[in-house]
Amino acid sequence: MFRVTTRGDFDGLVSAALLCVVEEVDRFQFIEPDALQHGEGSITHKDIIANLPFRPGCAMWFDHHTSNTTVRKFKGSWWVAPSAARVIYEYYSDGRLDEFEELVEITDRIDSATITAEEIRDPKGYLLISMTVHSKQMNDEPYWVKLVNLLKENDLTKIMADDDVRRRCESYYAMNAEYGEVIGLYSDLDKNVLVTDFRRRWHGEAGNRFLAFSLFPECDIWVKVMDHPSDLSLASISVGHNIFNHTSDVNVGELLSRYGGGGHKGAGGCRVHKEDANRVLAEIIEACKHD
Ligand SMILES: [Mn+2]
Repeated sequence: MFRVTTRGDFDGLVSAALLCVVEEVDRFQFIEPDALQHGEGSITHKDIIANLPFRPGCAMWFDHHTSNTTVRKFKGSWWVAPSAARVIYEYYSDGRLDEFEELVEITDRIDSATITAEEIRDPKGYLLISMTVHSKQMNDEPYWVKLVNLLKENDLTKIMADDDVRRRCESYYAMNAEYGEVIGLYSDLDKNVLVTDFRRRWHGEAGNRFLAFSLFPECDIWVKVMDHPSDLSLASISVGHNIFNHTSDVNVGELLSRYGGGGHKGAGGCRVHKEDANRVLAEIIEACKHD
């Protein structure tokens, strides 16, 4: 009997479900990639690792991340696929996984962020279920195990009928709807720049991080400012390119590093003293505007 060691994100759960179909699996270990890389978690010859970096001594390894290569010999498969589920699906080509084609296809699109604006506004089916899975919420482990056991049966109607899944989907839906409303209330378009100011107005739980882009397709960059959640003397500013509209050539990480923040080309954040926030915000908006 094997144990599947995976990440508690949707790709990790689908990977675990597929492995349950093709191998003898009776246990799971959920761990974040950086924790595994720093030696946390135990790996033995009974472990099949999926959607995580390689660790010597495991039974098999399946992954798709460019940075996770190894020169060691291993059983399993690694290639730069859209998801680890895809790597597993292609490896077992004897027909036992054929019925999971649709699930693997949606997992590819979720893991490589190629979902559409409409799907972000109104997620359904497996996509909606994926929105209820957050890999850093480690006390959700019983929920992840339940989802793996439901996913391996590949019956969407049955999964959606589960009380826990249904409740989580409903609360995601409500939270996302509220997030859309407050974005609408507290945002203004300044040419190509969408500016959302939540300061002293809204401190709720954020919905989908791409929701603003499906609501304001005309912007090519989003600048959001809010009160820092724990330090009242600070404001948090985040900036991100519209994933559906690629006309911005602002290097966000570089821009925000001028204010003590950072990120990569497409997205980043910084925190500033709240007395400086209006000035910094105005400078950032100016740097993001173009004709
Ligand atoms: Mn993945």
